[in-house]
Amino acid sequence: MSAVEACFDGLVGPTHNYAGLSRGNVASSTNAGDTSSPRAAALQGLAKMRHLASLGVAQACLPPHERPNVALLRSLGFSGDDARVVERAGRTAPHLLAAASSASAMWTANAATVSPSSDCEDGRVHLTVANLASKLHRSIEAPTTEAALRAIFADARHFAVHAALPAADHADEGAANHTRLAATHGEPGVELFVWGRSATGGPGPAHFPARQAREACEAVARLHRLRADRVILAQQHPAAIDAGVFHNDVIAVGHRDLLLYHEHAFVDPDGVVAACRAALGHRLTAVCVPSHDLSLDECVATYLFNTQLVDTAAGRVLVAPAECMASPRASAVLQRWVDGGHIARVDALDLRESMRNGGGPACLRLRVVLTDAERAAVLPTIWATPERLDWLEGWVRRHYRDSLTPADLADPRLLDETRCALDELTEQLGLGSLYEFQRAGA
Ligand code: SUG
Repeated sequence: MSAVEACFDGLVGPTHNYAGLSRGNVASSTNAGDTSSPRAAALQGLAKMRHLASLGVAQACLPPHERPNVALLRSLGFSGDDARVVERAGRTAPHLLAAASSASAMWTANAATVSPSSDCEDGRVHLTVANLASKLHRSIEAPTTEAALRAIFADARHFAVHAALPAADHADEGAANHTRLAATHGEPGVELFVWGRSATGGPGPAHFPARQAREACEAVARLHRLRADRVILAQQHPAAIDAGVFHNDVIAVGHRDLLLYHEHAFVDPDGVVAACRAALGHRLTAVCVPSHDLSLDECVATYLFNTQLVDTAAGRVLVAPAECMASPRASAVLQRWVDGGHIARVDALDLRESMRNGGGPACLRLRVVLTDAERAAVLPTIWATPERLDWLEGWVRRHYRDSLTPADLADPRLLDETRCALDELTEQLGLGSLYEFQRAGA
């Protein structure tokens, strides 16, 4: 069966800011308190979608979430009308207002884990919404993500959307810790789930939290009805987590028959590669980058592995953040991949606004492998056609602020501006009344 890998990129929301909310994510901590540019961030994201579409990728988008999330603030005891809730939280608990205002839903690699129909026993595409339970600002994403995915993948003949797993022992960060390998997209593949902690104990990181639970990986594999001999569970190296590798997609990237990974990506890298090879009938090229070529710190600074691999008529293109090109050692690794015939070329993109919060090209997209019939069953208004990208660019220019400081989050006009923008967006994307404020006003 022929199939393509569609990319669902997150549209950056109007409250994109640097609040230092993600301990263990070096960029988030380093840039805490800086002034952001929501408009530049959103335009950079749209330029990426345009570039990927020009490479022939089936490109779609996922909407931002309503922020600030007034319901979160109410649940934490702030009361009054919405403007008053925001003002009170800003005055007495700015860290909670920051959590309620994060535009973190833009990193859609964390929205869900997706298994293509050829991997699932019932022949449907399965999507499990991530609970993102490890961080407060991310744990509030699941309900809107679920509503958006249910609207986009509504056809139950082709798609099964699962609600987020119950949290605690099942902390789940979605596709950022999940790699699917297969000779071609349409063939049954191998699904590699990478975890950082387990309720059964074992060695973990010493400084930073491990976000993904092994138990969550097991539950997703069960929900998706994957064949047991095609599921591989691997532990992320604790030293990598302590160096700021908070998701596996910061240190490994896989695409079809190619796995690029760092020496310290996994506790047992040779075992992982051997298991993938055996399950795939040995049709896998695995390329290890040793620490002496690129240290863990350099992986985190450059996001060399947080890249997208795209098959084009001109060969396999690697879409990387511009930060890689500024590093002679990361550039040398890229050149080696070109010389080794693993990639044909590198396209570097400016994603500076997202990168400064720890989000590279791969974080910004959710991969969904679709057959022709499944692609036709997706909500049609969600695809990033040239015309829709033009509209989205105009929409960003009309509604987004050029700059945002942490203090600006307490401005109640930001709430109104955001709602006004999102109301227009859901109409354009055919998403109906997706947000709480739209339903409350109905
Ligand atoms: O969860 N940053 C996100 C970045 C997510 C990157 N995703 C992948 N690797 N797939 C996170 O840490 C920072 C928000 C702030 O500090 O304002 C943030 O949430």
